[in-house]
Amino acid sequence: MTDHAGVPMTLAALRALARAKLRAVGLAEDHAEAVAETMVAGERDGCASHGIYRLLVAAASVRAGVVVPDAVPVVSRPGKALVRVDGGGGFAQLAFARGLPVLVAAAREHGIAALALNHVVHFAALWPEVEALAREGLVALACTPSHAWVAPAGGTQPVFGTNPIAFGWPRPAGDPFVFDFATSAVARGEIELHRRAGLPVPEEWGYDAEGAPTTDAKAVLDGAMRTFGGHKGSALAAMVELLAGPLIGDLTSRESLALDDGRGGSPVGGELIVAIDPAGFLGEATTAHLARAEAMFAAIEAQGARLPSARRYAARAHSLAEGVVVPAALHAEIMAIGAA
Ligand code: NDP
Ligand code: PYC
Repeated sequence: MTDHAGVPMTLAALRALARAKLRAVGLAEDHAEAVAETMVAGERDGCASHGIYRLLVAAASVRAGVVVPDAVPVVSRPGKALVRVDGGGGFAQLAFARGLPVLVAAAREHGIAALALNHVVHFAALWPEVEALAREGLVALACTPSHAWVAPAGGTQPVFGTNPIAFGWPRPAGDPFVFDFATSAVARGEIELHRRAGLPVPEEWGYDAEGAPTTDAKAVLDGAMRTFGGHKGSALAAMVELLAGPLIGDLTSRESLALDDGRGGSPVGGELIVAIDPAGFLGEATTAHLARAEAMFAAIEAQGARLPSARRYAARAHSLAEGVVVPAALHAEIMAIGAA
């Protein structure tokens, strides 16, 4: 049933639609499955900028020839505690799925291990990576550069990507503690959604192409985004560039944008994921670190503040029970994907 606000869908129906559309633009079955899962999970968790809207983004990247649609990820071990997956130019989701069990085993064996995803196309959020690891009892950190869209603090011309950082911590009873955010003032996807809706953006989000502050979403997309927290976000954005670019032999955001050469595809490059087994420092038997973390979480919540991921898990519970509502205009655009 369609109403003026949107199209109600079960998660199963949304997953089937996403897979069918990704197959229709030419993605191989295993990629379509992995990519659809990420998009449906974002929509389920109430993350509009990285939910099913990303079907339009992924389809555009495939059409632009930025993605290798049937890439076969290759897993290797450059060191005892190091895992590499060469994604072969495909979307990052399948590469991560191939590397995940190897990373988990390496972290359990060595106490800490790192996974480099190389030569992948990234349109997605990073929380799925750290949540999956935290559900294995591991502490996790992930980051990736993107395209040069963000000006350094003190400048107005793009150098950095929107460069997200995600962190996951296991909890003894229930869902892991997870946060995941861009080092820009906001994800670029959020500005794209404002542009699509014809809405202004806060002046703190970016500059126009002349370097002047603006509330025009398109002007920011054509100009430069700002980092969050001034010089602090700027330094973190630089760290992400270095860790998930040159350190793992992959592209910086400037290099990714240059490679795109105006095609308008999603960023190409690497992602670094670090997994730590608490037993490596503390010994197998103890769970004291978990209890002490719980005490800190309780102190946060006791004063009415919420934990990052509290909103996510509430949205997830609601979507699992009730399904989701896809905005009508977005649904129509999705239905047009792959249609003659
Ligand atoms: P937000 O600024 O919305 O921040 C999201 C994070 O902050 C979530 O962990 C969220 O938890 C938490 N949070 C938000 N509000 C509060 C609050 N009041 N109290 C406590 N915690 C809070 O996200 P961004 O716009 O920066 O990024 C959105 C997504 O975009 C991310 O998932 C990121 O990975 C993705 N992205 C991907 C890029 C890529 O290159 N692949 C580039 C840039 C962004 P909760 O979920 O519970 O609300
Ligand atoms: O929203 O900034 C963003 C983004 C970049 C790549 C994927 N999402």
